[in-house]
Amino acid sequence: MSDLTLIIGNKNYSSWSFRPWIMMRHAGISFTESLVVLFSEDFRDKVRAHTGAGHVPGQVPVLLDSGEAVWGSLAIFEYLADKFPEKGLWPADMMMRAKARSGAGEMHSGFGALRSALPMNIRLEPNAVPLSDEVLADVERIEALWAECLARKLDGGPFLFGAFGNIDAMYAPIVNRFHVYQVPVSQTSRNYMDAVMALPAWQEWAAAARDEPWEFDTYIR
Ligand SMILES: N[C@@H](CCC(=O)N[C@@H](CS)C(=O)NCC(=O)O)C(=O)O
Repeated sequence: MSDLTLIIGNKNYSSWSFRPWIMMRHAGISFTESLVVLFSEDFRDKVRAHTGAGHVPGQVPVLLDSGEAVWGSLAIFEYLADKFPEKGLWPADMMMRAKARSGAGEMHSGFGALRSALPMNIRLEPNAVPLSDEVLADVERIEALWAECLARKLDGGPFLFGAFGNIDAMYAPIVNRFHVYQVPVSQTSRNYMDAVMALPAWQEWAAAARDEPWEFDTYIR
């Protein structure tokens, strides 16, 4: 029996919140969601108040399991994989699992140029923007990683290691960025992006993001 709550930010902007949310929803893990509005006064204190624990950084996402807080998207992914081994959130094969973790870690700590220049914005209508050399280098690296994963055609699924898992969730905000800023990508990447965007969990998050009343010209990376 579990009692999970995921504390998130605005669905239109909060890329880090989107990651565990889409994973949990897609995997059928039941949870309560609690949204704290980004850029609101004392945002971090509000997040801390939601957790009931003063020691968390006060950023979202935070996963609460029966009142205990796990924070940071990577730690949340690892916790979910430990708690729900039957969901296969990481690949079963040890080497594939290591590679998926490498790719997820690269996303977690990297691609700063792309994240700064192209913030996640779910409701934005697709519109091409100029891309700097630094952003193009990030795009090239991400596409190379995706291509290498997809070429293995694991379990015949359309996702990076076959079935949608933690690494796909980690890259879900990149899918939105490539889509809405019309980043030129290979057909392989486009097919992958279409598969991710077709997921019912993606559609549910996107619909909720479009319905949100908040509009900011400062964006979350
Ligand atoms: N390393 C964290 C990053 C979390 C993060 O930067 N969250 C943003 C929202 S997307 C946030 O809480 N921003 C508000 C703030 O930093 O005060 C993770 O992996 O979850």
